[in-house]
Amino acid sequence: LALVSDLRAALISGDQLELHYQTQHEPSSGEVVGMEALLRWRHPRDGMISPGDFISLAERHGLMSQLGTWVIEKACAQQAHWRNSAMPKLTIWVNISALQLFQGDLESQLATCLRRYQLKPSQIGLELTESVLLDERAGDMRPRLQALRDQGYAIAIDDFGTGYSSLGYLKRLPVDKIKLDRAFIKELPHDQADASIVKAVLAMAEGMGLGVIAEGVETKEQCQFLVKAGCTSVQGFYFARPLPAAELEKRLVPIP
Ligand code: G
Ligand code: G
Ligand code: MN
Ligand code: NA
Repeated sequence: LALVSDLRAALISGDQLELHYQTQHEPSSGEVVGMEALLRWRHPRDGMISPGDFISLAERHGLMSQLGTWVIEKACAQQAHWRNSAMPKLTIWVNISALQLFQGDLESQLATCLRRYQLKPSQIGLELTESVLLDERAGDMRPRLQALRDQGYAIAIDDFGTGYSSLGYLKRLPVDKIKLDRAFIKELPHDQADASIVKAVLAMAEGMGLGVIAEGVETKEQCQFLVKAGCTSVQGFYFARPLPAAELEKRLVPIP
């Protein structure tokens, strides 16, 4: 409970929270094609706390909407800052939690931020986990996703393969991309079952006109397997760890 009041304080001051950015790559050339914003909390006493350890806390204590707003605002501010710099122009993908989609006024919140920073919807991508999309509290998610997509936001299903969505459900979801969960990448290229699953998902996605990002790519061998299987987008420690904005700039902006 002390952590909850700490989080409340962190949201008010804002200066303990950070977004780190992990780049996404075309695996054969290494070219950067996008980036994911990942929330970090630099706790004054406990050090860096992962969102895995405080998102559910925030949800249970009614702080998620505020936290989600902070993330969207920060990502948009960063995007606007980079617009006028030598940074490559890339979509920033943000993670959207269940509660943001159910209760929050996500659509108008995004619109407000885009207006404030003069951004286009295509500069922000929305990642929703499969479990969020299947959450019954949400009712039918499709009209809301469709509306966001119609406005030009790209939408990805995060952690794909770990939920329980039927393929029939996937067919009817208005999304652009699936992010293949790192559980299927971990044992590549040796594990026959994972190799088959990855190839099957790639074939299915291609048939449905969906993009695929393989997550958690850590080795050259995994990368080579994915290239051979036709995967055109990867994310993982093999290419880059999540980095603070300033660190990322150093990497991506050529020294004149
Ligand atoms: O970066 P890390 O591995 O610590 O992230 C742990 C989990 O927290 C991941 O599932 C990731 O999707 C989630 N996460 C990271 N940043 C955010 C965020 O800004 N909002 C939400 N809702 N989840 C996030
Ligand atoms: O659930 P989501 O996919 O948003 O979670 C992203 C999380 O995965 C981030 O917190 C990030 O730190 C972590 N991550 C990113 N790349 C790798 C990787 O190559 N290996 C592992 N183990 N974790 C990764
Ligand atoms: Mn994600
Ligand atoms: Na994921």
